[in-house]
Amino acid sequence: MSKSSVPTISVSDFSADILRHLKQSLGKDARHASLYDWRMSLSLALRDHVVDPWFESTRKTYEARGKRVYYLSMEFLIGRLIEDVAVNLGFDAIAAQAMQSLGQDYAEVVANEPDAALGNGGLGRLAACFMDSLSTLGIPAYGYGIRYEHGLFEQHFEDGAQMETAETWLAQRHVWEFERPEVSYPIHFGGDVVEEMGKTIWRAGETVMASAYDTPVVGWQGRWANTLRLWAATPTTAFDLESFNRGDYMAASAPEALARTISRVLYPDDTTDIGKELRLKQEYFFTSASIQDLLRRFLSEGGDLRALPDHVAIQLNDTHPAIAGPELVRILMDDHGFEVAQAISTARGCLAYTNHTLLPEALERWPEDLFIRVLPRHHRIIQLIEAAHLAATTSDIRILEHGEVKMGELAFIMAHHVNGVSALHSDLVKETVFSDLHADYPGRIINQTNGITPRRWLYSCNPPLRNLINETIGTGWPDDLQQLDGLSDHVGDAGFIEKFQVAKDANKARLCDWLHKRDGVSLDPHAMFDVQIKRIHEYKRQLMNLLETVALWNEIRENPNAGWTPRVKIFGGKAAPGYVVAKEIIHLINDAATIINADPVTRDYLQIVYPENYNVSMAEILIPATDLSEQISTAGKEASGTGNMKFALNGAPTIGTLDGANVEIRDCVGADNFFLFGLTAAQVTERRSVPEYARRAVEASPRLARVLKQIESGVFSPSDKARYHGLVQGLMNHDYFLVTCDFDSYFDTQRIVDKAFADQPSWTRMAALNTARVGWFSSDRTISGYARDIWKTPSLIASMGS
Ligand code: 26W
Repeated sequence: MSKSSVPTISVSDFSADILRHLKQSLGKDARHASLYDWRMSLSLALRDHVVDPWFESTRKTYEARGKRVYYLSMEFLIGRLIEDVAVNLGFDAIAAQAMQSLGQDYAEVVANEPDAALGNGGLGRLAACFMDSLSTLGIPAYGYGIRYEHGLFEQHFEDGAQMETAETWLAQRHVWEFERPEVSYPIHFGGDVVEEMGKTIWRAGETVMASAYDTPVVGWQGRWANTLRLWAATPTTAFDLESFNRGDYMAASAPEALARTISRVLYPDDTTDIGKELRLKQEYFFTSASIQDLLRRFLSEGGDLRALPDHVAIQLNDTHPAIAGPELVRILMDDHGFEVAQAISTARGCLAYTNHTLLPEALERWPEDLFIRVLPRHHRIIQLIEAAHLAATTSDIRILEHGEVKMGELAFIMAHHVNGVSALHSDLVKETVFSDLHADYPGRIINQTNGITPRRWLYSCNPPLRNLINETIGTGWPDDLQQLDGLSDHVGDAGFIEKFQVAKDANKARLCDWLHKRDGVSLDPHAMFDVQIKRIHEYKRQLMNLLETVALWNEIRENPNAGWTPRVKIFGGKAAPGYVVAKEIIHLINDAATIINADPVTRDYLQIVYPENYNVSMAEILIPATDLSEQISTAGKEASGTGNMKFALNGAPTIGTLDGANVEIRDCVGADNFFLFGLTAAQVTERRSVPEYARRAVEASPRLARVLKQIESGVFSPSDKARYHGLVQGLMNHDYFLVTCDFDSYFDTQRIVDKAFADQPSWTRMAALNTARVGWFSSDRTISGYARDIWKTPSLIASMGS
């Protein structure tokens, strides 16, 4: 393994760097500096040390003339960057000491940074973990996305109901990015397509410019740094001077307003199909800019476009950038004179597609008339692609059907590989959504099980456990996570288990402090911290968790002295603003918390907390402090999950179904160290064909029937007794996600968890085995898999090439 290319630095030199930035970049002296000023100065001082590895990596990439990876994603859910950079550079201890020597609280300065929340959930966070791993592995890569002015909305509760406000991360200077005014491309929309002298010409109706902003992404020990290039929309002309001179000031600024709308805001919907023109424009906007950019780079190096697939690997993160296929074909045909067949095969040689969901409502389809209006030339090219596909196979699968453009089919047909994100999910992709295309193109679908970066999700978010691991097995694990296996030899050692417990307790204490400071809430640190954090969705079944909580409350009340294991049920997550049922579930959790937390009989055993505005930074505090990880989706619905991996890595056993990557996590940690319950994916499908299955399940479970009755009759909503009628009736009548069917199994398994937790040393042993055995879920392993099976890209870090 190659040595760090980062120069070491003394605390006093680094302090001097910070002070220099405070003065020269912020125009402040130490006496008058605010927290913001300190944060900026620290960030700039760190950033200085990223630039050299970044240039060096770029130089090596050009020299190698090899293949580059282009990761196209509508979302990059990054979070804060200070610690990420400090840790990867090996500067974390120095940065903390420097801030201390300057009289500042390092943790407070770090926490002053707003999260870069350019994503909704799993898909966006995966893209961020992948960027970290691509750099750590030394694979030349660019991430391409949108520089949203407003990231994911901020959530707060009013009387328990979710409210949304705009997020404003760019209101302050974003120090990690470099504006590239010289890198910009025109993006055309609308207009019409005409034939002129045997040539097809797209006469566009409107044009905006895509302008680049680059953020270096430095990998472990600064050995390599890639670029995240985000596009902002700007007008082709700053403003319309003619209108201005006429005195029509509104009209004068209209082009600017129109253009900027495109990169204004992240769509907060992560399941339902949006079908809105602006969303389609966003997708084409960033995809076209990215394709133009990579082609310009390729051509500037003297490349022959026929050899493009040997130099360019484009990964489509879901269907959102699926227009990349037709866009590449369009440019090859219209600008470079390729024949259709040659253009399609060249484009396909470059493209691969990752599917992240089987939910039918989340598979993108555009109304064809809207599509023709926005992208008339691409519509024609899709017709050509479809014709070529029908001619080459015996397939009757179409891209254009029932007045819609089906982006999943388009992405599949234009990709040389299609991958699912867990073993179970990839099998289901073959058997369900894409079964016909799988038959047409056998071997095209493969699996790459998701992973997480251990640098953020263990090393930096969990210092007590990191230190214990270093002390036990050495410091080689952050870029070779399988080394955690070495911890297995120590789980029989009572001294090690005690230290593991001490680390967990420290993390729980940190969470208690944080929550008390932020929300004035006090938790019992000895209680089991039972955590479900993720987007709110019916299929993720936060509702089942809440029903179980109410059932437990009933039972404790009836028999308060039965030796209950104290629990804190922690929920976190946002609902899409238009997702009515998800918002009702949030409201119900908060209403139940109000009643249950006030009950003097149960107070010592059961508490519900739901901190507002769950985000990446909150996850970094909650996950290390978790005793029990809730991964309870209806089997067959969670494509992978990545939170499940973060919890296991930080020593929290899972209660979960056989869904997504849970299956593989259980295989790794061992059945004895995982609390399994519920129907399998096959049983779920079967159960749906049983008439009245929900009603039957409720009738068979007096415990569940009672809970539903309480909720429906307004026990938790005394001021509005009918509030949850609809929610409960929905469950009884069409419980698509089988909450009622899995309820008893879930409740019973929770009681097994209670007993297991009561034996602390044995519980901690189980927790430690979880940490020891999930090294395989490093995103380094995932990215190595993509590089080997899909991209065929070697590492350019000299000693890592093998
Ligand atoms: C139409 C808008 C839209 C936007 C985003 C539809 C669907 C999405 C994503 C597919 C939602 C998502 O984040 N999927 C999650 O991807 C993770 C990374 O692979 C998986 O771990 C999760 O199981 C999957 O739900």
